[in-house]
Amino acid sequence: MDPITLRETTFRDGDENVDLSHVVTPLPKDPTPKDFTVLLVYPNHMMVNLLPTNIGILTSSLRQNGFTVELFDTTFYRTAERAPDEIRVENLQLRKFRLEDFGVSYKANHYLADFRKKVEECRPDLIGYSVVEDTWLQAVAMMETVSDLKVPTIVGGVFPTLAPQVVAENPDVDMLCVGEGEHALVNLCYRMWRREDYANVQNLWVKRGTDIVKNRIGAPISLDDVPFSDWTLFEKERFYRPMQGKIFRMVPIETDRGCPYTCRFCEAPSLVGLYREETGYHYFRRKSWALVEEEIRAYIDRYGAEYIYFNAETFLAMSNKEFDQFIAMYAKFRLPFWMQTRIETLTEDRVRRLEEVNCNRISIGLEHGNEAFRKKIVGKGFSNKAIVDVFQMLDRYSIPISINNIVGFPGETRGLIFDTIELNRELGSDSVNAFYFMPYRGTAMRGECEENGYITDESQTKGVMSGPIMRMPQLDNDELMGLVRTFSLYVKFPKEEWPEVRIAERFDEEGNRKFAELSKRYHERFFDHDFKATKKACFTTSIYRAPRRETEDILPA
Ligand code: B12
Ligand code: SF4
Repeated sequence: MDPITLRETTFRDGDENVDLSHVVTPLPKDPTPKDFTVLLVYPNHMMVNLLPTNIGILTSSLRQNGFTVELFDTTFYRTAERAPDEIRVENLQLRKFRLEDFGVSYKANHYLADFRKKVEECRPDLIGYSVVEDTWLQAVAMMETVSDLKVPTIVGGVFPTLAPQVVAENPDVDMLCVGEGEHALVNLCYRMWRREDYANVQNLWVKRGTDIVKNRIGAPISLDDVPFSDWTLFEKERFYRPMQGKIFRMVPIETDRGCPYTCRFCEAPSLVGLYREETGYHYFRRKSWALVEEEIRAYIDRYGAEYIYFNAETFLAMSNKEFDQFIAMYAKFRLPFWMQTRIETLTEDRVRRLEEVNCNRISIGLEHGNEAFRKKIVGKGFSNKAIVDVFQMLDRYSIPISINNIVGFPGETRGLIFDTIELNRELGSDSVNAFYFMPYRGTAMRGECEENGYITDESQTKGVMSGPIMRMPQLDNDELMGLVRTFSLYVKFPKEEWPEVRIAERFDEEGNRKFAELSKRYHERFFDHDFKATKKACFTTSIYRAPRRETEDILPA
């Protein structure tokens, strides 16, 4: 049976047969130059160096209609004490790498000063910010900096989509985009350029005095109508990204949009729910492989792409027929590629064929090691046995696997975190992550966290690496942070060394010293090797395959 039919998803009968190109009118195309400039703004965590598909697509959408587009990107500015990847290197979740070798360096100026200069110089007719919840406060600071210049301002992205009321409250915001922006932004620009009223543009909330006009969302765009990303406004260093300690010219390609699964900490089911309610259509959809092929070719020609990052939340959420088509198409390229997917979508046949077409890494969201907790709280229904079976199968192939875990879920205890550690030990993978749980607005879990008093309705997320933002009675935040920094040590070191790891959890002098000592040991054992050559020697986990018991900390329903 196709893996796609094997699990709980948001698909409804008929969803797969909908042809959105008959539902939504094509995106306008009239490249005649218009005297109208849009400044797109990408507030970002520093050095998170993957090109954002949304800016690439919106740039193309505007340019194919003759609008002038400018960009301000904060990626290379020092906007925080440490970059997320620096924290991951320190927490032993990432091999050391040097983006500096490729000319990537921090800009000397303050991002707000340069941003103001940019706005003064390019005098845009519209400023459009692309925002996720973690970058919202950065966007707020930027809007304040240029507020006196009175340029009409629109905010789009997943954050305004899922928390429009929070964004609308900001006095510097004139409009926001709920949901997809291709049609909305182009229509808005045409109306503004023609000096027409734009209060009723689909997908937009538009402020009118003290009122807000809240327009409905239009049906999802057919991905075959989405123009290829235009990355030419980005600095050339923005193409470089580390992968297994090496740096590649990496380009993201959107093969589908949305995700059909139902995890409770994630925004994907909320996007599906929002679109289903407002438009009746399933948000999850796929681009045709013929177009993906064309797009890959275009990115190789235009940008010298040497590594593909498949921009899909669950890349293998596809039928076996679609998978066959993908393999046939990608066999023509065989560029190394990264993708993330779910356990249920991985069969031996698929993995073997992915290896043949040069899949370079698969990221798998495990999230939690306790089966009952994972099912009830996290919303991922697969069993531990299914996971172990898949990893035993993966062990027969050479594709490196990253396991993504989340710690600090609502109600989670130390015992439950150790269930995640134990399952990771049993699985054994080249790379292990432990991210802090973040209660993103608009997700199923956010409300529960507020109701339980772990956060207030104003609590603002700051990043899955930066530290917890919740306060929970059963798990102290210092303990949680100590477990995140030692997570990889607990997963990879034999249990005889665990007493030392326990010391390294503490953020006092002795704990820090011990952590430095164990980090060195970790590097020698696991990182100072070429993974492909040493996988079996370094990462075999058979020694850990002893019977494992889960904690009973999870509360009954
Ligand atoms: C690929 C990806 C990345 C890539 C690229 C980031 C990017 N911004 O494109 C990388 C790896 C760099 C990344 C980094 C991060 N990501 Co990320 N990422 C994704 C993922 C899987 C797909 C995003 C995507 O490309 N979608 C396709 C594009 C076309 O859709 P879109 O971005 O929604 O854009 C459309 C509309 O929103 C709108 N729009 C967007 N911007 C604008 C601007 C204007 C002016 C207008 C009018 C419209 C508009 O129009 C676009 C076209 O329709 C999403 C999941 C998701 N569903 O969004 C998570 C997601 C966006 N990421 C998330 C997070 C937390 C992060 C990081 C903070 C992680 C970290 N600590 O480093 C950073 C922040 C980087 C940033 N500044 O955005 C969260 C955000 C949670 C939230 N509610 O805010 C998400 C939702 C994942 C999740 N499940 O929680 N991410
Ligand atoms: S966590 Fe991943 S699999 Fe689950 S709904 Fe979100 S994107 Fe889909």
